[in-house]
Formats: sequence, structure tokens, C-alpha cells
Amino acid sequence: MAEETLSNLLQEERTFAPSPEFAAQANGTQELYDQAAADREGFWADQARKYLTWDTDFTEVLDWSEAPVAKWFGGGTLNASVNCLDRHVEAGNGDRVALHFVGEPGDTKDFTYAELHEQVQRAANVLSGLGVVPGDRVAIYLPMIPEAVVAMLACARLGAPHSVVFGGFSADALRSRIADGEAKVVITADGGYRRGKPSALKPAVDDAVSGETTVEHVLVIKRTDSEVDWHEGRDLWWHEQLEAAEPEHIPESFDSEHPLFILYTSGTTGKPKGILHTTAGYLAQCAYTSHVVHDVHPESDVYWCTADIGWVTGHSYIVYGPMALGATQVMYEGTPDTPHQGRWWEIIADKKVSVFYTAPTAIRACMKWGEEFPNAHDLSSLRLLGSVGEPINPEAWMWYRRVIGGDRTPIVDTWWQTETGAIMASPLPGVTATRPGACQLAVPGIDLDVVDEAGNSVPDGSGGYLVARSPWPGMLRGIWGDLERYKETYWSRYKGLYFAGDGAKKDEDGNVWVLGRVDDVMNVSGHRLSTTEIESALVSHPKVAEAAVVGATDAMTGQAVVAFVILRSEALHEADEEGEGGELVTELRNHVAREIGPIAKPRQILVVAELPKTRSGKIMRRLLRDVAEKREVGDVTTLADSSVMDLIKEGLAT
Ligand code: 6R9
Repeated sequence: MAEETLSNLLQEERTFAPSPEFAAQANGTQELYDQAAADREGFWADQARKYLTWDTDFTEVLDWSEAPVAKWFGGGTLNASVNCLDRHVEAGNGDRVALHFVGEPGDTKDFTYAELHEQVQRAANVLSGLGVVPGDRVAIYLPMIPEAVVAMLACARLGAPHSVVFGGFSADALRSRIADGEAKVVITADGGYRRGKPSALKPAVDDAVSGETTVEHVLVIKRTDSEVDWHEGRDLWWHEQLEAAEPEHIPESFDSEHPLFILYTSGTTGKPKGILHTTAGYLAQCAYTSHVVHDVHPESDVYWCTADIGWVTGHSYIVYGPMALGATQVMYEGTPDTPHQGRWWEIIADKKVSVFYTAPTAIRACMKWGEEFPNAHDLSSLRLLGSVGEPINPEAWMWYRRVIGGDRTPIVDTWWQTETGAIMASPLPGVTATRPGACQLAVPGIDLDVVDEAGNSVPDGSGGYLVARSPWPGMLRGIWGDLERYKETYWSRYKGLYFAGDGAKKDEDGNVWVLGRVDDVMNVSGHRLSTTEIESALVSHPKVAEAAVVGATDAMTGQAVVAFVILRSEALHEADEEGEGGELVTELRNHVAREIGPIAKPRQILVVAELPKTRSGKIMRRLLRDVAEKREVGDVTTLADSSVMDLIKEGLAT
């Protein structure tokens, strides 16, 4: 029964074929699938030569002899920052805008490729003056300002792996990441603007580098002009240092496998996992996917990825992918609802953004605020929309397409991870008929599958675990300082297969649906149910804006479904009048039963004002599970707003 109704939900019938006009101009074509299928390694060799400028051409495509540590493009040498800057300037595109920066308070500034190039050269000279040599780690703790891009590319230029720590993380989180990576220098700012006011960053750095530390210098960017404590000898103003530095820097050429960065994964408990990426394979896959999935045409598009630089989407799809292509992009410092809930749409209209990449959680927030906000702006410049970070409910997908995309733009739902480096599964917007809610299929060159417990490929119409069957250029090369943990986490579950940790399903047409982390899959009375599917069902109800579902331990059924819902504004007064257990809750329970089947009917539905989310927008179901199981709520330090759990508990107590 459950299996049957579950597959009904996944039998999403709607498809949207690309328009002939879009297909005619698209970078991604059917040929890519054919070429990659005929010779995967040859295909990647072609992409690496097409998208990157090499100082020495590579002699070997893939060395997998020390699996699971891969070596891609052996014998090749290059410089990542040259690929993102110098070559565009040399090709005569120095005057092209690289970044249209929009500060939260309303200040704007454009940076051309030539300007960024100069800034990066000066910054590289400053860092090397501070003793940074190839291989040294530099921690970056910044708001969403152009200097973040400059800092990252200056590190890349020197072959000094950067370790960007999200600016919203606490001093403790910063300290542990600095310590694990043994960073020599920290680049930070006095603060940044967030929700209408300056928010300080420097105090957290002072705290994080106090006592015993590997950090020798802290470079401080002036953004908010707020007072900062100053540690003579250690602290240096970025603008003073850059001004005094030589404007030219001769780049060194690095091996393909030279470490490019470490990025700690979000939302995990215990010791942070420093995901290690290297230069050529990562950069090649970022540039290739920006080109064929985001369909970026550098000479004409204005691209905007709303991610923060502190997580992998900002690394791959603000810095390395788009900039390797020489694209023009928008960079916005603040929140989407400051000073009003139409801020994003205003920016899109103002900068004529044509390709827009954001996360489902943001789309659902915008749905909650209402369509009058996007409707008040001219969004006709948009020609492609993207989604990343979590499964997108079909209803949110449809809203995104209709309200933001004017029923016109293709949507690419892109599945990938910090570990995969770049996009792994997504429709190609000029080729694939898209299906709301599914990331559908591996991009050309990537070898994904859904397997059962024993590691066998499941037939269409069945569920299992998402794996990669072959290595790929952008794959992680390990966990910083812990090769064993790398092998154990990703390569021990199935021999020779990369285990992504996501549950997935193939529909009858072979499309892949990522159902969420494996630990978010519930088992109710022996039936496997996905939190995402029940959330989708709830969100498809007109009164629900957002929903999070957890499996709570239940004496009768093993696990029971507990849902937390945020209502749309119009439905709020109704809930207030009725309280929990009222008609609305019954209506929602019955709605889920109708959409998926009685087995999926939540035991409990709790109406809340907010959901606990990490800074990258992922709902922390672990905490909701604590509430549902009436336990002490666990570690909240990775939440974007740690007061949310108090609100939820208070709301439930009344
Ligand atoms: C890029 C990024 C990775 C996890 C991943 C999966 C979830 C990301 C998704 C998606 C369904 C998508 N995820 N994209 N699930 N559909 N299009 O998000 O990296 O922060 O490391 O998270 O996010 O569960 O395993 P990261």
C-alpha cells in the first residue's frame, strides 16, 4: 500500500520540454551525452582542454591506481587564478564587468575583470609578503563582499589552499576549523550588513585566534567602519596593505593535483570534516557545468547565484565556475527581505539578471511572502532558473517556474555535494524535458546509479541509495588530515562505489529523484517513507507555506510521522482561533493521507512560526526529532538562528 501510493507521488506527470529557441542557443547538447557514453575519460580530457588554459598539457587523464584517491590530468600544470582572471584580460575582455556588487544598505559597485585582476595580484603580493608559500593554509571569514572573491583567488594564485568559514559561524566553529587546517593567516572584515544593521566579525576572529594558535597575521577589510580591537603586529588593514603592494604578480604554475581548498561540511556534529579539493579536475568540472547546466553565455548573460561564499555553492558557482568562463554576475551582501520582501526581484529587474540560481528553502520563503512581491518587478530578463541544496517540492518548483520564470524559463534542479565539488545530476536545459521535483539524470561524464542494500542497481520504479560508479574530476580527494575517515565515510559501504549518503528513487521513466539524506528516511510500520515526500504533500496544500517532517520513535509503529508546518499568512488567524488539534490540523492530516496514503498520515502536526535551519538553508531535522520525542534539544551551534528552537518549544508549551 505504502509503496504503491509512494510511487504515485513520484509519478509526477507534468513535463516541460525546452522551447525550440532555448534549445537552439543552448550550450549543452545531446551530443555530449553520446560522447561521454562512448569514452568517458576521453570526454573529460576534451572538457579539460576546452575549458582550461594549461601551462603544461597533461599526459594522463585519470590515475585510479590508488583508489579511492584519484589523480586527474596528471602531468598538467596550471594556475586557477590565471584561468579565472588573467586569460580573460589577455583575451581583451578586461573591461567586462565581473561583479555587480550590491550591498545590503543599497551601495553598489561594479568590478571589471581587469580591476579584479589587479586586486588579486596586489593581494597575492601581500600574502606572500606575510610569508605565505604554496601549500600554506589561509582562513577566510568574510561577509558577501567582493573582497571575498579577491581573497580566494589570491590564495589560489599562490597555491595556498583557502579554508573559507561561513561568516555566520561562531568563534568556536571558526577556532576549530582554523586549528584543524592549521591556518597561517586569517582574512576577515570589521563586519558586514545583515538585516539592516552592521554585524561584527572581527570579535569572533579575536576570540578564535586567542591563546595558542597557528595564525600569525589577521588581515582586516573595512566594510562597516565599526570600532575593532587591534592587536599590533598581528592585525593589518587590508586596504593599507593592498595599496602599498606591487600591482603585478607573476603567477606560479601548479600541478593539476595541487590542493586548491578545504571546506568544512555543514550541519554535522563532532569534529568538522575538512573536504579537500584540488586544482584542475575541480576547476574543469565547475567551468563545464556552469557552461552546460547553467547555460552561461559569458558575453551576454548576467548570472546570479544567491549562495553565500561560505559554502560550496558559493565556491563552485560564484567563484570558480562562472569566473573561469569570464561571466558577469551579481553579488548581493544581504538577506532577501531587507529592507523589503521584494529585494531580490528588484535586483533582478535592475541588473537584468538572466540566469538565477537559488535554494528551495528560499523559494518556499518567497511563496510564503506572496506573489505580489515578485509581480511588482519586471523579471522578463530571466531565461533560466536553477535550484540546489535539497529536494525541491513539485509545488515549489511549479511556483518558481510560474511566478519567477513567467511560465517560460527552464528550471535545472541540480544535485551535488560539497564532496562532489560540482554538479552531478541535473537536466540539461536545452535538451531534457524537465519534471518538477526531480534532478532527473547524471550530467554527461558522470556515472550515477541508485542501488539497493546489496549494491545492485535497482530497476526503474524502485528506490535505494544514490552512488557514483566511476570517479569524476571534481571529486573530493580526501578529508583533510584523515584519509581513513574518507575511505570509511564514502567508500566502505559498497566496494568500488562512492556512497553519497542520499536516498533516491528511479521513476518509471528512469528519472532520478533524490529523496534526502538517508537518515531522513523513516520507517513506519515497516514501510519506508521519505520525509521529503510528506513535506511535498503538506506544501501542496494551499494553506501551508513550509513543512518539515521527522520520524519520531513510536512504540506501535517503530517510527511515526511528526510534521512541523509554517502556515501561509492567510491561514494563520484560522490556526490561532483553533489551536492544536483543530479543524485545520485534521484537514492537513487528511490531505497527506489523500496525497500519499493513510500510512503517511502524520501522527502529529505542529504549527510553528519558524523552522531550525543551518546557514546553508538545510532544515535540521535532528532538532525537530528531539522536540517530537520530547527530549532535551541537542547541539544548536550550527543553526543560522539559534533562538528558533526556543521559539518552537515556547510555542508548543502554550
Ligand atoms: C551543493 C550542496 C549536499 C546534500 C546532498 C543532498 C542535498 C543538494 C540537492 C539535494 C535533492 C538537490 N541536496 N542538492 N537534494 N536535490 N538538487 O548542497 O552541498 O551542502 O554539501 O549538501 O544536499 O542531501 O547530499 P552540501
